[in-house]
Amino acid sequence: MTPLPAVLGFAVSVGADDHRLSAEPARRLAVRGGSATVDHAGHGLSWTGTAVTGTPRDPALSGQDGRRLLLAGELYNREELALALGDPALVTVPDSHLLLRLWERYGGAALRLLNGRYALLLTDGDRLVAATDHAASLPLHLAVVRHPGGRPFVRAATEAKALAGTDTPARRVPAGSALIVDLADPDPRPVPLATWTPPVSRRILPPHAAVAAVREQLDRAVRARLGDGTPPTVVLSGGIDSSAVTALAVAHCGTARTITLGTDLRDEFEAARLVVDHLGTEHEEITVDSASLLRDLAWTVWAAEITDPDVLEYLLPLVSLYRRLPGAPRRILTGYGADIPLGGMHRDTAALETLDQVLAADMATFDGLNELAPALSGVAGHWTTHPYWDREVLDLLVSLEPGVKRRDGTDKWVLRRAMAGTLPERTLGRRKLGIHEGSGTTSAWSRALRDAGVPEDRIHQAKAAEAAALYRRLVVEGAHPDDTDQDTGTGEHR
Ligand code: IOT
Ligand code: MG
Repeated sequence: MTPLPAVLGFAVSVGADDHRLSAEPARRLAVRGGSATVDHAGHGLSWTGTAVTGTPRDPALSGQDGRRLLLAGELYNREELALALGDPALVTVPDSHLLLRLWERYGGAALRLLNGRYALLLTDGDRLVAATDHAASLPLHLAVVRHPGGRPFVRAATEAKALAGTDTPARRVPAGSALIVDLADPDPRPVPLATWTPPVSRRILPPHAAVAAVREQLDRAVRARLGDGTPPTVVLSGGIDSSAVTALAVAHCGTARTITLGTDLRDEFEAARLVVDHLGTEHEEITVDSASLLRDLAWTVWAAEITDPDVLEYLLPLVSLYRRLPGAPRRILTGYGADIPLGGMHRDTAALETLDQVLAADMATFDGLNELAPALSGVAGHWTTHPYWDREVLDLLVSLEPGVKRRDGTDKWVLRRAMAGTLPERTLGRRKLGIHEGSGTTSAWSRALRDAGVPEDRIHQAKAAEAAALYRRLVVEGAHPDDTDQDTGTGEHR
């Protein structure tokens, strides 16, 4: 595995050879990297557009004969996939080659075998397949453009902004699915193929077995994400989620680089330092002035392409942090997402019925929030990956019965016990603090609005309005975050 995936994102159109005439130029993606032109014609179909590359390799588009594949992102179960193909040597070939081999053998069923962080576009004859991973952690958007009298074509991009501003509205490929389009049909309807769904049933394991299973799966997920063995960077809050990832990364690489963000209002430096001293990581603290943190709201909306103010408060400090990491593009591991299957955001919910219900609700509503999108770090040229949303880790965590998620009055019990002996006791027992709280983001944004005269009971509404206005300018209209007003965080975007 290379430091960064070969392809980080793309904006292309695919259709009959004459479609190029009507394919308008795509708008710029937020993800930064190398740039590769996608330009191929053959077997009656042509591909045109651009790919953003992480590790430049031979053409972004691979395949032969009537098959072509454009794969952004990476796979995490390569050994199993090679095994399924009966050739362990395939573990060393690029992910795109592995996928083409799987497609040859399994067709669309190949997509149900993948554990990865990816968005892909594949053509097989006239059939076009647009697929994203189980979590849509690399978002994919698709528009089918119909020509009266001509053949249809498809525009597809890993960011919605690239497809905005054209007549044909795009749709998002739902998490855990593919959309299949028959380009020979003059009026094609994308046909969905389900590849994953969150479990709604729960498994009973003896507590010690649940603890062991979590440890084993999380360890495998971290290892699969380590790339070429270069110590990765972990964004560390000092909470159990990111501390566990750091510990497992250190166990495999000998060390890791860790980074913690704080603001003039608040930080978690001490909690992070405890873990750093215990594990011996190469650590960095970054302090951001809360006013400049708020200015990164425009970058966050640009990258995440969402309007939900609560989720933006989780993502803003991370985007701010990624934008302040100079130097070569990094492979970054996060602890993001652990709180969803473990009910961490509901740290005070004692009733197991309620805990399991809110968890089911969170698993039913994550799609489209883009919390895991690579663009969040991609605006600064870095690649992130999230071990807790590894397909196998997620399946396990979601399906464990709630009595091991909350036990002995402790939230996220099973994860805390899984890390016993590896992290300091104080870290294992540390009470959950959300990133929006620990970085002072929620209070900084509220204060800015209050100072701008917004009454207390309208603050949440004002945040939503500001996010919506930014979304309109940056995603729908295609402005760049540097061109938005410098008063982000004060509601002055309406
Ligand atoms: P939180 O769990 O606090 O943070 C998410 C990750 O961001 C951490 O695991 C860590 O890797 C990184 N991080 C947090 N704070 C810092 C910091 N000060 N410096 C460096 N890195 C840091 C919200 C939350 O509480 O984040 N995220 C929830 C899920 C949100 C709910 N979403 C939903 N229902 N769809 C989570 O599960 O991570
Ligand atoms: Mg967390």
